[in-house]
Amino acid sequence: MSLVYIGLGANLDQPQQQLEQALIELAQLPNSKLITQSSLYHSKPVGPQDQPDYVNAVALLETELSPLKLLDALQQLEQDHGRIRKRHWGERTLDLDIILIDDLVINSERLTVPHPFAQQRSFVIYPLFEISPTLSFPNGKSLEQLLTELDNDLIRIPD
Ligand code: A4P
Ligand code: MG
Repeated sequence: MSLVYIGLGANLDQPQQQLEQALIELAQLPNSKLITQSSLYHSKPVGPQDQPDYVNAVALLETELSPLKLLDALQQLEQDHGRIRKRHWGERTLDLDIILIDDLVINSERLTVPHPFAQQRSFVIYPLFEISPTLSFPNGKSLEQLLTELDNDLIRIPD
């Protein structure tokens, strides 16, 4: 059994609904339980600026799936949401990133955990802090420390 933090992002085709639907689908993954989810947040795009603002959130999943089986399942959900890969860091209907799996460090061809950019991204760290304020990364960095290094450019979407 692993505890996995998953980052959700979307900026096309009614992004808020994409995320709400994706959270329902995460809760239905086999051998898994959705423990909690953050609020949804509006965020400015990181990467190319000529794309719409994003909606982002983070979910905590308890799962018996192996890391690669979980990645398969998340990529299938992305496909189900009509995801087309246009460009690196570009627009998408649904992006599901594995942020953390317990305190594992994975560097394989298909999977890097912790997610390599998570610690620099306010749209990951602020929602994580909302649901797990005492969390640290395997390198020892706490969310509290990381928050001092990041601008809060997020706007929380009321429930
Ligand atoms: N992969 C490796 N490690 C992981 C992991 N921990 N979680 C591999 C998920 N996938 C992982 O992913 C490419 C490959 O990464 C996968 O096939 C998987 O085997 P992708 O999402 O198709 O590729 P991408 O879009 O070219 O790049 P990347 O790096 O995944 O994009 P990001 O980092 O997800 O960034 N701005 C705001 N405000 N909010 C956002 O959510 N998102 C992005 C996309 C850019 N700007 C954003 C946001
Ligand atoms: Mg991704």
